[in-house]
Amino acid sequence: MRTQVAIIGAGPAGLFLAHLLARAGVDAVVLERRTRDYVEGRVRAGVLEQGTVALMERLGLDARLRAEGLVHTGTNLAYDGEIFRIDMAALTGGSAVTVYGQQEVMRDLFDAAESRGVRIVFEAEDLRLDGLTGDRPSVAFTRNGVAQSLACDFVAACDGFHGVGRASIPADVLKVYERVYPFGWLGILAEVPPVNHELIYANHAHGFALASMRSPTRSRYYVQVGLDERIEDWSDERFWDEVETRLGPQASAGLVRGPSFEKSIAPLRSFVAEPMRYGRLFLAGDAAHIVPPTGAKGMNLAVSDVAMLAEALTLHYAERDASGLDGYSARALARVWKAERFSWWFTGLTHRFPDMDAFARRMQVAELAYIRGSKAAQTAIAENYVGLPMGFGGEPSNR
Ligand code: FAS
Ligand code: PHB
Repeated sequence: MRTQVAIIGAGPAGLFLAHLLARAGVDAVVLERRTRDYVEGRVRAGVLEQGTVALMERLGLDARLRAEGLVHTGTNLAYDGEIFRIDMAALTGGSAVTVYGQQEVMRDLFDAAESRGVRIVFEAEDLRLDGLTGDRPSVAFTRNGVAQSLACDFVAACDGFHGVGRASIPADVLKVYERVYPFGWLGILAEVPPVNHELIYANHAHGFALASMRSPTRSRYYVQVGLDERIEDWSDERFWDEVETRLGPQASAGLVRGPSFEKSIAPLRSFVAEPMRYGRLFLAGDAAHIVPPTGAKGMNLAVSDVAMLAEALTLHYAERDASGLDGYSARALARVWKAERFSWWFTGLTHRFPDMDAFARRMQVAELAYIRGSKAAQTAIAENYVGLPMGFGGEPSNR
């Protein structure tokens, strides 16, 4: 087999890249180790930045998003039993976010793949990357027990945090920055109407809670939990009691309880691997960076990476101009680090850290009170939350 770009992974990064390259006439093959059902079944991100929505629109994949996505012009912070709203649209000249689950995004990308000429090989196992520092890289893999090889010009590692792409970069080349948080998020899905028409991020002495949603009838809630806690420690009743406590009486007024049909715990970390290029190998998405989900940046960062990478690959093939490829890592990282900062800061503002003393807690509450009364502080949150410029289509990404 031969192609121009071998894409490892059919998550958001891999599939957005594959669609962008297909649209630009660049030949690519996606190698995914799991099945479509498995990838589409993973409950993950819930909030699309304005740039991600614009890309779905540019790809002509926004029909369901426009029909079913929930546009949010604001978001809410709750602390000490109170709640206040940040009017993001008013503070950013009309920008907003759209609540539309990652599962729906993946369904739209997969459904359109065949008609768009996006080639995906599912259940590709035992991948190995070769020749990355030469001009003839290749990807070896097995499928149904049969050994196969894909020759290519470039490899895009869109294979997530545990993929083979980053692992193929020599340790003396790769620089890693990491912060592992001493807690995780326990999340549930329940067929109950959301407690608020927008999201609520709550800071409470017990810990963080988030009231989110997937539709007007399906809610997504999270509570911060210790790293030693297990799903079986959390009955639905305990979960709902804790959500109400952490949101406070005003924010939880009218909260509708119901049986959870999905319950999972995710660890939180901040992570960046540099550079995002090694010879003919390019990293994108979770393969290169992880953010705590507090800022709703994870999937959106994957999208902005591949928007820049697709532009660079297209420039290479269309005009034999390597400047985009040579500048990709620095350009992508400039935006990644700003999202890492916001996600780290927002996590520090809203979560209870085990080593927090009374002074640290008062600092959190004082900062929330300051934000409540400051248009400048709220503007800073708003412009980061709706998404800094994504840097595609010539838009500067390093503002
Ligand atoms: P992904 O991990 O989504 O996709 C990588 C793909 O590569 C997978 O399909 C995998 O099967 C495949 N792969 C891996 N190794 C391979 C190999 N060797 N060969 C072939 N294929 C291979 N983000 C938010 O914005 N909000 C959230 O609330 C949120 N919650 C999350 C909860 C969890 C539990 C996790 C893990 C992440 C969450 N994220 C959230 C972040 C998440 O949405 C990611 O940012 C997003 O999926 C990144 O997309 P990709 O970079 O495509 O990586
Ligand atoms: C979600 O709905 O899953 C969600 C929303 C906002 C976040 C994280 C997760 O910051």
